[in-house]
Amino acid sequence: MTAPTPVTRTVRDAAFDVLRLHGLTTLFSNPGSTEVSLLADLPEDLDFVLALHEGSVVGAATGWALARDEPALVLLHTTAGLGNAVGALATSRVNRAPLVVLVGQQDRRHLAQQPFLAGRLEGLAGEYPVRVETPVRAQDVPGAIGRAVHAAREARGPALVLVPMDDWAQPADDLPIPAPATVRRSATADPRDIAEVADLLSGAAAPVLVVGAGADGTDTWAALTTLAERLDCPVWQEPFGARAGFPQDHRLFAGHLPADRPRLRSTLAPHDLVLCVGAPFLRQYPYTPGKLTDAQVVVVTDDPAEAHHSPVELAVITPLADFCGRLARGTPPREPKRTIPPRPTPRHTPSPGGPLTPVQVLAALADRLPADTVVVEETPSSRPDLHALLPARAPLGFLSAAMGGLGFALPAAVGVRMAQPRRPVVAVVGDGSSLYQIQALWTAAHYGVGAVFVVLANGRYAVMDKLAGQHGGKPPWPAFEEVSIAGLAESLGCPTRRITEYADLCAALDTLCADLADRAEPLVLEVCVTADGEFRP
Ligand SMILES: Cc1ncc(C[n+]2csc(CCOP(=O)(O)OP(=O)(O)O)c2C)c(N)n1
Ligand SMILES: [Mg+2]
Repeated sequence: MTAPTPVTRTVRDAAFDVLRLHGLTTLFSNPGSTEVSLLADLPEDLDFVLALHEGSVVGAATGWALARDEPALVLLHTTAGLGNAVGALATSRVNRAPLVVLVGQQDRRHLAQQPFLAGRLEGLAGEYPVRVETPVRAQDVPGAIGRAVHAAREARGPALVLVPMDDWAQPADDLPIPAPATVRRSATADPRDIAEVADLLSGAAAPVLVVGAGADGTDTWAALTTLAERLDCPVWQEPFGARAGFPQDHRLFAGHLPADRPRLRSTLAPHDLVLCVGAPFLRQYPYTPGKLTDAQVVVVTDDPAEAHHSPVELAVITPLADFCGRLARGTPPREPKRTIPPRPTPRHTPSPGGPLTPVQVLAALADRLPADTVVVEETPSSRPDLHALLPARAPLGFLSAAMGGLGFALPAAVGVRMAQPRRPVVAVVGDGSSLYQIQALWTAAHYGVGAVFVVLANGRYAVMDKLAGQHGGKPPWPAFEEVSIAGLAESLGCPTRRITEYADLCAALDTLCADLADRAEPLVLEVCVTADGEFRP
């Protein structure tokens, strides 16, 4: 007896479900061979409407969308079909008609050989689409369609999804798609959206807040503080956030979420509802399979892109301070019973005479920096320790490059101090990172900008060495211990000190931190440190 073939849900099945979810059950099309694998045996609840030229397909869909004030669904045939449709797509854009346009493409498996009907589709409609989604994997097609729906609604125009013909038969991911089921948007906080989120919160047994860079601001911090206190719930910072979304010295602040899925799942496991404010749900770093969380998640953000990429039930695009303030005021206080267990702080025993560690430097800064200091971070291998030891205690208390490109911290610290000349500004930077924009020190020196640059000089790309080690290999890149950051700073006209001893570090910081706000010139502290610890962002 042969075993029954398991029934696998395909990308096509998953895509139809996304279309149904958004009411896109009428399909305007003029198809060709690259669309047959989608269309043959179309489910009965989907209506197919044939038009005899793509201009008519898109024109009819545009009328349908405008009359219903809802997105319409279009299917076009690779280059020939999309090319014929461009004029009508331009019209739909200018007429502000939301369209979701699926464009068929040749089979992925031989696209590289430019087979008959292979389309160069991405730029073909020029600037007229409001979004063009080119799914990297077949399994990304359903999410791409979901995001196209939201983009078409948001920007009111055609959103394209380019789909190779073999994608439809592939097995779908058994995961929530990276696009929200429902997006609500409002220019001022809408009482109905607030009531919906408030109801979810009051129905949750164990809610949790996740905050991100978008929540960094005095009013949003205040609103989230009230909300967290009334909910008596922990607050986590998004992984790899560029700014702090909550006072990190507050008793309910729980720490920074881990950047991989297994640790994320176990961190959020005690909760049944996650309210994620000012962040997408959720930025990861190393890829690991599986769900992000089993909890229900609501994203509240003022950034449509953050909302559109989140695999959540509900996303609300709205001004955050206003929304969170009203939500907090309407939230009845729960019985306060929570104690957040103290977070482990990295060990930093002083070691007179021994080589300095990054943790000793960070701890020495933590003992001395004023609460309103802007810490500009670019110290890849020490970032988790920096988070643990230097919590953001004021809005703009933490600033970092959102996208991982080195060369941000030095010039950004200069700009921050120029904009806020009475606020302490301290950049904590790896030596490798400092070299991407070391010349920013000239600007700081020339214009008398009183920022301080603490360079953790380990003479190498420590984080890269650790990643190569974790990968099980030997890095081919060398160390650069001969580079003198202090020498480079000096050559750029910037005052500098090189520090190798714990006692000198403490003495230098004691003097420095006494008048951080009043400085009229920059200072580079090149602190020689070991490259120790493990890297687990
Ligand atoms: C512009 C740019 N180039 C390359 C990288 C890759 N990269 C990430 S971390 C890193 C090394 C950073 O070295 P360093 O600042 O000395 O910090 P350490 O790892 O020693 O703490 C590199 C090269 C990057 N993120 N950005
Ligand atoms: Mg280094």
